[in-house]
Amino acid sequence: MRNRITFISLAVVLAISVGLANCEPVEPEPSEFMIYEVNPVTVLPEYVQNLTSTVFSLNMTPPPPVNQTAEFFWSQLDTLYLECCKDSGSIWFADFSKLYNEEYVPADLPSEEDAKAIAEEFLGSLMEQGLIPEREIGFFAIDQTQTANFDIGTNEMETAINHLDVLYGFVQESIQYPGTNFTMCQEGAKIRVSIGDKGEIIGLHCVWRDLVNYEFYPAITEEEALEIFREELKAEPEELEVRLEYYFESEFTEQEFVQPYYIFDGTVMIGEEEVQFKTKLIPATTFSPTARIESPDNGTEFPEGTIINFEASVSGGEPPYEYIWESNIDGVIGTGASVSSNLSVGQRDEEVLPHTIKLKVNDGNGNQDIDLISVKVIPGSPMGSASEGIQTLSTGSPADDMKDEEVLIEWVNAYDPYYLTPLYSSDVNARGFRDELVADGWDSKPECGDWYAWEEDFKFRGGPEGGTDFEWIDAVDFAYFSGHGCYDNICFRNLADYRCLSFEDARWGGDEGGNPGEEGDLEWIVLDACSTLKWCHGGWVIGDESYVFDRWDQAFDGLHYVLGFSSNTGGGADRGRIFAQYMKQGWPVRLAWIRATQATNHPWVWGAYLRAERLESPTYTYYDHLPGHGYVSPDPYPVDELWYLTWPCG
Ligand SMILES: [Ca+2]
Ligand SMILES: [Ca+2]
Ligand SMILES: [Ca+2]
Ligand SMILES: [Ca+2]
Repeated sequence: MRNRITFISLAVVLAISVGLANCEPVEPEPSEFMIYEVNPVTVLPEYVQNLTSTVFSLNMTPPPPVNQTAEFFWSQLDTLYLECCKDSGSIWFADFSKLYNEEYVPADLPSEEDAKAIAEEFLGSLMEQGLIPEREIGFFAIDQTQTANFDIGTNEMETAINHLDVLYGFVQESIQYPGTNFTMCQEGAKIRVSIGDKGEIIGLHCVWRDLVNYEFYPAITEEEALEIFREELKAEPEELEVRLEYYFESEFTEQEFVQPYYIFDGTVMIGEEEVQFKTKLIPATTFSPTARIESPDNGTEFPEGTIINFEASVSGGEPPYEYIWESNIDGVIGTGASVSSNLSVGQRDEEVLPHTIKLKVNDGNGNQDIDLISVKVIPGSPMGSASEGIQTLSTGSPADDMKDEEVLIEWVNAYDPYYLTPLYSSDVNARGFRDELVADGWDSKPECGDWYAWEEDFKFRGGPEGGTDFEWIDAVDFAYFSGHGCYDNICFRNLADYRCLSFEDARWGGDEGGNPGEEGDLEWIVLDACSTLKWCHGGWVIGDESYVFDRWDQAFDGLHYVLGFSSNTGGGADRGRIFAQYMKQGWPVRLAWIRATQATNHPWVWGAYLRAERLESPTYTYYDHLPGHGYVSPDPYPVDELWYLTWPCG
């Protein structure tokens, strides 16, 4: 048997650990890996009540009532809050008067060694009481959640440490080197204990799934996986890091099986700039299907009216396969291994644009693979023909700052593979956000995906070649971009304008106090992309560094928040939806973003936000909520202060 102690819950450990010690583990052939099935958890309100009692240190006081949403149970007493996810059993606790509070600056933080001891004693006592399953945990890192404040008038910057975040993973036997253990830390396998003044525990996040053996499946070698990765990248990565790990999905994702993946992280060169690509996973066994669009070829052009045949091939996985073909312009165009469709002419302004065709293949075990190509339909008559399906995408509304529930999403999957790795879930992520807001009564502007997402939509009128943000990103109140980015720009696919929006050319959110030539509407924008809020981008010369405030201060023209990441991030598909749902539950914008980044990332990813305040007739963007769900600050213009918070996504 090949069960591992780390994979089993407390009751089972006690029952079989003696037997296991005497049992010679049988290693699988190197040519196959075990696939595990997730052992479903049942979370009961009584359990949540017991957990609350202990974590809130209530002793004799009766615990507060347990409430529930569709996804989790939650309980609150004053500033103490705890929730427990129904699907995965994950736990998230905060003392909101301290955790992620910018003004909470402990005078007496414990040393790292003491913090670690405090965290381990706390986790040990929860395990002893059976409140969290007993598993072998491994120390990963001690990070610090930090606030920085920038005075626009004096250019002075202050930083403070808010709390220590002690991060753990789970000890596991290495797949590559059987017989040796390593500490695995992932979005769906991690523990964070946050420690404040005098060693007080002010936060906890614990995510893990219990597993049982399913079956061995033939392995895919690292070389084979690398070949698949290179084929998608169409370029040599500048830096490449490969890990082979079982992959645990985010706490709010229903996961039936746990299987090994090669996990690629690294950088590619864009011109002279080295840019991180989003984490990419390639399955390490044939348990998951691999889907490919065999025809037409990527980049093929067809005259208008042509019936186009689409052919797919699938290897691996478990039949029956379900095929779904989607165009980003025409929606679902068919199901089946081969489908035929005549596509509309894609067009924005004077530009005829390709369709991105997305093939999704789901196998009998619920595993999915996606392939993308672009194809272009050339209009039969000159421009301006009344071809059905021509898309006009103008938002059609000028910036309307009085009406405060307008949303626009822009996303890019189909990056030029010679230039940046394609992404597969930017659309799902951004649409998940928009759909939650639309369900809440928001007005959605036509989305701009792939070839329709343009740099000029984000650029101010006075930027190079002239931007049109006042018709697009700055004509709505909440915007969500999902795609590639780096410390000073976000990247697009279309070549109609610049390939990247430099943040130098962002002027967002102006109101009556703003520049009348640049009136705008935007209050909040998510940049769901790598490193856009990187704290400091180092130059080669001391003093040459660019801080987040240097790169971003001109963008705040009445804008309240930029929400994003200060490090590389993973491509999580449900981050947008989770973020919107927490805001709809009444969480302040900033806390909802923190929670969503922690639900959907590895613990070594750092989330961040940047927000503005005005001191004269003060604004309070710190307390901003989604309109209709709580307080919304007046626009902070002119801006006196910028505030920055960054946290590990543990
Ligand atoms: Ca508006
Ligand atoms: Ca603007
Ligand atoms: Ca405004
Ligand atoms: Ca507005």
